[in-house]
This record gives sequence, C-alpha cells and structure tokens, in this order.
Amino acid sequence: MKKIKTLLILVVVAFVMAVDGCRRTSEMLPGKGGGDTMPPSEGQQSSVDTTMPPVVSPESSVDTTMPPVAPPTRGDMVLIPAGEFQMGSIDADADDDEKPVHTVYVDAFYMDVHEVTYAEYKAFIDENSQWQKGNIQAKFHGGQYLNDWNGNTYPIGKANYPVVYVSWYAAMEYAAWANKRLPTEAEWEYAARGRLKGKKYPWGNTISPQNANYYPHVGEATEVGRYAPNDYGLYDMAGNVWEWCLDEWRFDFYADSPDRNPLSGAPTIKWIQDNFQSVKSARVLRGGSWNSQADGVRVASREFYTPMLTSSIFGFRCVRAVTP
Ligand SMILES: [Ca+2]
Repeated sequence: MKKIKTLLILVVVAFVMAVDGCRRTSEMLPGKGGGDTMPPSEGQQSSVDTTMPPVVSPESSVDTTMPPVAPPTRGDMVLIPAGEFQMGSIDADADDDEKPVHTVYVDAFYMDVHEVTYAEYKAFIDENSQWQKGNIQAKFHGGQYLNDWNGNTYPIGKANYPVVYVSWYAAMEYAAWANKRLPTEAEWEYAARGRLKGKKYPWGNTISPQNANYYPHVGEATEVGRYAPNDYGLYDMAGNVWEWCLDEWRFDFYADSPDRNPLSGAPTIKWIQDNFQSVKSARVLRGGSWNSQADGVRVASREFYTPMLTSSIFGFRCVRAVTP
C-alpha cells in the first residue's frame, strides 16, 4: 500500500511540476501528514539579526552524558557515539517499508541538536548569493524556495524557528558551507532513538501534545527546542518539520542493506557530497512534522520526495563526522 501510495504521489508531483512549476506541492504532501493544512501567512520584517550563529567545535561538545540543562545555543552539536541498533519497526503503525527490522552499526558522529533555523540559513545565503531566493538555479528547487521570505529577509520573529521551503539541494549546499553534511537515514534513526530500544518515539511508546509538535495540536512549526530533547540531547526528532537525509529512497532497502553504515543510492557519502547537484532520484525524509499524525512522527517512519521539492513542512539538520 505504501509503495503504491508513494509512487502515485510522485507521479502527481511530477505532473504538477510539469504543468505549473510545482507551485501547489505543499497542498498534496504526504497522507501521513494528516491533512492539507497550509501554514498561516507571515508578515515580513525589514531588519533581522544577521550575526553568524556561534559554531561549537566538536571537541567542546563531546559530553553527552547529560542532556542540556538549558535551551541549546544555535549551532550546537552533540556526539552520537558509535553503536548497534535495531533499525525499522514491526509495530502496528509500521508501514511495509520499515521492514524487516535489522541490526545496523553506525560510526560515531556529531549531530545538530536542533533543526537548522531561519537565522542560520540566512547566514548561509548572505555568504552565498547564488542560493538566495532570487538567484537559485531553477533546477535546484520546485518553485517555492524560501516561499515565506521577503527577498533575503525571513519572517518576523522566526529567527529560531526551523527554516522550511528548502530543497534537498539547498540543504546539501548549506551543509557543505557549514562544514557538515546531511545524516544518512540510519544515522538519523539511530540518533532519534536516543539509546532506547524498540520504542516508537524518541522518549518511549506513548505520545501527547506535551511531547512534540504534531498534527493537529499546533498547526504550524514551533521554535526549535520548545519540547524536551531525547537522551542524546536532540530536539524535535519527532515532529516540527521533516528532515532531509542523504539517502536515495528505496522501498525495499532494508531487505539487503549493509549492516555497517548503510547508505542507499551511492557508493560512499563522499560521492554524494561531490555529485549532489546531479542527483535526480528521490531522497529520504524523517521525523514527521507539525502536519503529521502520531504515526508519522515515529522514529522508524520513512517518507521521500524528489530532491527539488520545497514545502512548509520540510526542513533539515546536519551532522559532522568525528574524524574528517
Ligand atoms: Ca523534526
């Protein structure tokens, strides 16, 4: 069912992109999202904080034994130690593409504690004019890139909200600029599980509006870090905005994926980093959004879209290798 549904969605997306430049994409996003709610329109501000977010060196943020006691500073990362986990799910809400559950080992990596924010993204486009709203190449977005920005100015009051309307290409370019990269799908799920074994969510098996931003409780994205982090200190791994991953989406990837550092669609991470501008195949998204029902924000839930797609529910966060 999931495969049929998603293939149909891709066909429809491709058709619309051909007909009207993909202007309607956010109105037909995943059925898991629980509705076609469009985000409220935002006012624009004339001046914003363009200060670069502080970059915390990996060496200074390796203590992951305790979760942060205060909201993280923008730019913070935490160490996700190497280890094995059971990837996928067979719980009652699991889709077929989450099976079989299989053992995966991932190397250690650093991960952004929160989704990339508007303020962080602005620092990127201020230094990289070719990725500004008026300059980005058409092939790198689906027609709504930075749709809620006024030129290079993000919506008023949204500095610490997750940036949205960013394509996979834009997320890849941002990550390279930040000396980071997007997570693999396996890294993302391993980190989201937060040392828990076999649980549905980053904190356990039940969910309430106090745990995360998911449908229909808030109706729009919230400031990053508003909800409690998981045991690694990662915020909003369930809900708020979907997060682009490196991998090419394959329905049956789990049936034959490598058991160490799996990656779909490329021989190496470096290959994707070096060739991402020529990538055409669908990319994985994880974590669900403010527009996803509870089953869509489970740690094992998988979604995918063309890398051009921009939407009010799609954002990202980055990771960095421990040893470059
Ligand atoms: Ca998220």
